[in-house]
Amino acid sequence: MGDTINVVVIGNTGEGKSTLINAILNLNISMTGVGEPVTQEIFSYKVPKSQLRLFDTKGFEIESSQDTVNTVEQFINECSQDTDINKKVHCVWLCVSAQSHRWQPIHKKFVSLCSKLDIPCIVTITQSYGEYEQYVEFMQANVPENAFVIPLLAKALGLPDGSKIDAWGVSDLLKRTTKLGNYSKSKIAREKARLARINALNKISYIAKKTIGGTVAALGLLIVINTSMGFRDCGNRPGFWLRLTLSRSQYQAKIKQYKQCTDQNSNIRWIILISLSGSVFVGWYTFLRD
Ligand SMILES: Nc1nc2c(ncn2[C@@H]2O[C@H](COP(=O)(O)OP(=O)(O)O)[C@@H](O)[C@H]2O)c(=O)[nH]1
Ligand SMILES: [Mg+2]
Repeated sequence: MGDTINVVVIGNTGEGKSTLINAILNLNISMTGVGEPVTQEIFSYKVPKSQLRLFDTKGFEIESSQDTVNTVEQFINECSQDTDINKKVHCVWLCVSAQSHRWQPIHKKFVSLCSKLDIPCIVTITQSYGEYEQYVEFMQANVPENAFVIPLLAKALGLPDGSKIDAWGVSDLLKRTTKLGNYSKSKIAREKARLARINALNKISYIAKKTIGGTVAALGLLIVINTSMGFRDCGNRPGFWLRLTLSRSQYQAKIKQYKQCTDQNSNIRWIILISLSGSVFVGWYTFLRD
């Protein structure tokens, strides 16, 4: 797919999704074999000489459109989970016609879905002619901050008196989409790099923990055993653990006893012994916990 910006075009039936895509592709997408079917409800079109790939969806009918809604919702959700950045959805065009004035719970649901998935959503006011400005203002007041409103007329409109209104606004939509799409992609890439860094650090600290924990444990144990063996001559059994439970006065008595017993025993030796056995505990705990 290369450096693609994927745009999913959604909205009720008859709002002007296909007309908009036709205008961008400069052809008639209702002709068979023009697009690539993704599902029964979704068709994909690569815009020539552009980063954009448009996904035309079957409209949400007023009623009985649950299949389309589910499929489109699932498609957006699944794409957003794809690890390939070029297969994610980078922008959604939610088409509502300035002539039909339909702003329904289903529209709000998709705006919320985009917010949740951090996909830029452009509420595209199609068929913007006549009294469309009031509707644009109404929409601007009603969509959340992270959604955008862009009015346009995708195809010139012939009026009954023989005059016509030229198409306008499509290039604005394309420019804004490219900007938002690329921003969204760089954000995803940054997030991916951040997660990779955290992952690498976690791996290093995990290996370090295991290695250091294991080494400290093994070395500590070796020294503790060796040192403990040195006390053997004093009539004590080797092994450190029992001694840890002694009270301070008992420790002091023991030290005295060891000092008397052999001139090799010193306080320093005890300190080393205690600190190393502490390391053994921490080392083993870390080692076993992971
Ligand atoms: N002249 C003109 N007609 C439009 C425009 N957008 C939609 N229409 C009209 O609305 C009808 C339905 O549009 P369509 O693109 O098929 O809607 P879709 O169901 O959302 O794909 C078209 O056949 C046109 O008559 C537009 O930008 N210009
Ligand atoms: Mg259509």
